[in-house]
Amino acid sequence: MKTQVAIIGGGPAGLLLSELLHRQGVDSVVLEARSRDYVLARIRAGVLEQTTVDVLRDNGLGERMDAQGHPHDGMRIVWAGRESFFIDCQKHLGNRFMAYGQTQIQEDLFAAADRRGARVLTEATDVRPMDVEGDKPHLLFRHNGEDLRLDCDYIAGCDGFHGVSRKTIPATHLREFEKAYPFGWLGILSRTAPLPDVTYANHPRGFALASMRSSTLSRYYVQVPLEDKVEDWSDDRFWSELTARFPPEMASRIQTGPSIEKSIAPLRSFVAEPMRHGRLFLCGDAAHIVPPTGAKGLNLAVSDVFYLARAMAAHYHQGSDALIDGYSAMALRRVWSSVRTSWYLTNLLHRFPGNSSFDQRAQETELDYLKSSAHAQASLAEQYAGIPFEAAS
Ligand code: RFL
Ligand code: PHB
Repeated sequence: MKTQVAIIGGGPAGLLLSELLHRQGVDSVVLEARSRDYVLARIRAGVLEQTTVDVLRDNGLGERMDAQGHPHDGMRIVWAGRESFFIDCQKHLGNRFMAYGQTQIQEDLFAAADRRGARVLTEATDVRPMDVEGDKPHLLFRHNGEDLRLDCDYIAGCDGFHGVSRKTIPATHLREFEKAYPFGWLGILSRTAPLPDVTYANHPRGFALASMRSSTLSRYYVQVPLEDKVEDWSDDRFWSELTARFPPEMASRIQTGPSIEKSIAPLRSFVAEPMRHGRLFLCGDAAHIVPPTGAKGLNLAVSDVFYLARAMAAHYHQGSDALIDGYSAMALRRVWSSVRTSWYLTNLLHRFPGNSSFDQRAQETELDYLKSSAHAQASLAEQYAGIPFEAAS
């Protein structure tokens, strides 16, 4: 097999890259290790930045999002015993957000790929990037019991944090930055009406978050110790812990019901630099992970593939490699901005085991400052909204 861009991974980064490349007349093949059903069953992100919404709309992927998603202006923050306040990105920047599930985006991407007869090979195993430093990059892999080879000009590693792409880059060429947090998030999805705002709560019992997927589908999270297992958390235990972490008037408006998904995710910040090695380019979680506080991960995957697709189009249509050569630095500027925001919000909103009374007072003072200062709110709005895409030149 032969293509221009071989894409490893059919998550949101890989499938969206394939779609953007196709729209710019560049051919690609996607190799995904898992089955389509498995990929579609993953429940993950839900809050899309304006830039992400624009990329989806501009590329024919906005119809169902606009019909079913929940547009909103920002986020609410509340902490024990105080009134909540709203970080209004619409007011400060003119930006809005869309609550729309990664699961739905993944469905929309598969449907778009089917419509154009895209080459997306699922259950492609043992994928090995070869000759990424040379002129004849290719992928070796197994599919339907056969050993196959895919020749290409470039390889896009969109295979998530545990994928093979980043691991093929020699350690001498890669710098890794990492921070692990001493807790996880237990999340549930339920067929109940959500609270009106995405609301982050800091409470002595731990962090909690109320979010949504649509007007009838809610997503909630609570901070849990790293050792906790999903089996430890009955629905009843989840709802009573969640409602204990919101002020009574908000808790009384939370509609409870059976969970339709329940999972625990650890929190971590991670960045690998540079995001290119020879003819291999890293995109999305393959290159960086953010803790979910701030909802940046999927949005970064979208900005990476936006920059990479634009760079590839300039290479094939204008014969210019300036954007390809600038890809890593440009993508990383946006990555580090969101990595910093997610780290800041994680520190601001969680209860850290072992924190001293000094740490606690400092955190509360920061929250008081945010609540009382219009400047601080405008600054956080700017960070939460995500920085605009850089122009091509
Ligand atoms: P993915 O989604 O991990 O997809 C990678 C794909 O590559 C496949 N793969 C391979 N394929 C071939 N060969 C191999 N060797 C392979 N190894 C792996 C995998 O099967 C998979 O299909 O990475 P991608 O595309 O970069 O997308 C990143 C996003 O999934 C991630 O950043 C977000 O989900 C993070 N995130 C959130 N991001 C947001 O922007 N807003 C949110 O509200 C938000 N909430 C969240 C989140 C992540 C969470 N969890 C579970 C980590 C909430 C949670 C709870
Ligand atoms: C979600 O809706 O899943 C969500 C919302 C906000 C976050 C993280 C996740 O910060």
